[in-house]
Amino acid sequence: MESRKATRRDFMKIAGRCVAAGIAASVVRRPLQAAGKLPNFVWLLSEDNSKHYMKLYDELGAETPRIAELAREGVIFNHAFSNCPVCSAARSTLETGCYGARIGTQFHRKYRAVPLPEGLRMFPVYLQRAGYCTSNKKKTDYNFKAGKGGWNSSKDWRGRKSGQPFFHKQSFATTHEGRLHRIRAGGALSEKERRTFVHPYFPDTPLFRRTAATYHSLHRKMDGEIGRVVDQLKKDGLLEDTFVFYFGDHGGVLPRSKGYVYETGLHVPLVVRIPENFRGLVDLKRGTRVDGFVSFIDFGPTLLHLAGIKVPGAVDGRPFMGPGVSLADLNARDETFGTADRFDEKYDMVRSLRKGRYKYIRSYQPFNFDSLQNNYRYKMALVKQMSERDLRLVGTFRKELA
Ligand SMILES: [Ca+2]
Repeated sequence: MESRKATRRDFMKIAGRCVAAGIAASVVRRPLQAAGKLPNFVWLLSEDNSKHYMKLYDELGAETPRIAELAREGVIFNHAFSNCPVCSAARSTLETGCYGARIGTQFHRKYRAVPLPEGLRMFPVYLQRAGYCTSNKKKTDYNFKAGKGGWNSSKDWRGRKSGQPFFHKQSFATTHEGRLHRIRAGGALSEKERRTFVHPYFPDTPLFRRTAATYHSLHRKMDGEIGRVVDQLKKDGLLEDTFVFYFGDHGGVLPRSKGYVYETGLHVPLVVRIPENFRGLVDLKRGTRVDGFVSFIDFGPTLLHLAGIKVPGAVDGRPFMGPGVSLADLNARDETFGTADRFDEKYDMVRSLRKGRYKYIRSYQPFNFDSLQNNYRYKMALVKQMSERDLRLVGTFRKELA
């Protein structure tokens, strides 16, 4: 691909035009396309990961050296949130930029797929129209009628036309909840299991330590998988033309996370590697952390904006990077909304608002507590243990470890 570095001067020039014209950043049209250069995008999503188990966010969390490497060459978002704590509902928000509860995509599993608001398409369609090749490996799992278009490939960028810009999205199931279903109590704990941190709001039992240790190990494995995609980009000579996003597809996955609007259900890790040739397109410095709040509704609009494409008025989100979005603007954002409705057979209707360090959760059906059983969650042995007599052993185990 032809190379032209977008400089900080470009950013200031474009931002200045926005201010001078008195228009929102989201209506800037294709400044870089005019210059003959568009950035590529790669989204790497690990399944069922809140930020609370990663050393990037918590010193007792799992080490993820490859993701840490992306962070050194990019930024860590301290406050990134899914708007929904479960797979298909979160994914539907990502692809549409809309709140699920507004457009009817908030149920998991759906009774039927809903049509999108009139005139709105999933955002990769807009990238395609601007000349991008789009690929998705491979999870779709939407609650809306996607229609034709969206994805050119279920592989990666290597099948595109020569010089064509691309957006590649890839999911990693290594950390998915299902990987913890087979863990059982019994037998002596290994040294690693004994040393694994268990959050204080969990019962500290051997089974919890074993499950947490396995979850940590899966993080390491997932980190290696992420690293291999980055290596491929580098090998193809594309890394410095590509914004690489790593994030969790929603929170997870020990109890009270996936499926619930608590922080461990919604607060995800987000690292964005900033490519050398597009450093000037964003008001962010490599190796820093951002405190401003960003949510899944904002992710698609951010890509469109970075590509110089008009963000459709029908979406709820707004760009958090790109021309006209200053770090000061970003850091002034301090709100995120969450929803949990019926997920599988769990019947619920909960809304949450986090504002700065405070969080308000409202359950519209507190009388309906018998409906909160979710059989998939209960496949994890420790979820069952939480409601069983084994908990009488907790005190004994603590003494044993002391
Ligand atoms: Ca998931």
